[in-house]
Amino acid sequence: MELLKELVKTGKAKETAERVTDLLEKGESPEAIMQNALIPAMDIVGDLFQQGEYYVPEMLVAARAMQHGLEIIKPKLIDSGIEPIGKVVVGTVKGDLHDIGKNLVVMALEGAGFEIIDLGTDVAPEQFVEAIKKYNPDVVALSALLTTTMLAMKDTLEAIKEAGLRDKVKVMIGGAPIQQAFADEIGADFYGPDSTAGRNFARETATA
Ligand code: B12
Repeated sequence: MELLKELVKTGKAKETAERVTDLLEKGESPEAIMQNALIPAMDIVGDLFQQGEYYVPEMLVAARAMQHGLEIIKPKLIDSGIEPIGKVVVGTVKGDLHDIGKNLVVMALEGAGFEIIDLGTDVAPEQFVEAIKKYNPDVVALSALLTTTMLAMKDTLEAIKEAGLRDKVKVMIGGAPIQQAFADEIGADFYGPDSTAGRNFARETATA
């Protein structure tokens, strides 16, 4: 696990994928690989960035390495062949390009049998509104990683309300800077600290 952390931290994409394959073959679980290596590696990268030791390019190559690792894990997390149990529209809010956390939420939801409409990153409030009209999802999941873009979550909730759709859909939010108090303040239905919490909320909503 330590080696894998180091490989992600230093942005070695190919070696990261190989190491993940190795660990899986040795019997490590996908969850353990994520929780004990991939996610902590990104925390270290964030700290190095904050300390001025890493710049954006280093963050980018580390993120790329992490994504290569996730590609290997993904098929193990997703149980194919189950009937969709509900629909979720997912996106990172306007102005925000971070998508690793969002992608983990997508994987967890896919693994639980949800049909996902992934709007990607930098998604404007109007795009969320259009997607709700078009796909009629059970849940909308918003992700934000910047203290500045958190505010776009508020705008998105307001746009959903203005479009008269607030009663039709549950809204869950998450991302490193988000806390329960913020979710309460903007009137989101749920705040999830991680993808598992998000999956559980979506499951409860769809099966309620
Ligand atoms: C990788 C990274 C990048 C990459 C992103 C690549 C990509 N494809 O995502 C790049 C290089 C593009 C980037 C750019 C920037 N970044 Co950046 N980045 C990071 C870093 C190192 C890791 C983020 C990450 O992927 N974490 C791993 C994932 C798994 O965690 P997560 O996203 O939090 O998701 C988990 C939970 O939060 C939750 N979750 C997430 N979303 C949701 C949604 C729902 C509904 C639910 C239920 C749960 C949930 O589930 C996940 C786990 O299960 C963080 C540091 C950090 N520790 O977060 C900084 C960080 C987020 N970045 C930061 C900054 C400042 C920037 C830039 C402004 C830098 C610059 N000067 O240009 C730009 C902004 C670009 C933009 N407009 O978005 C700061 C933010 C500071 C702040 N408080 O606002 C951080 C915290 C670094 C730091 N310590 O200073 N960054």
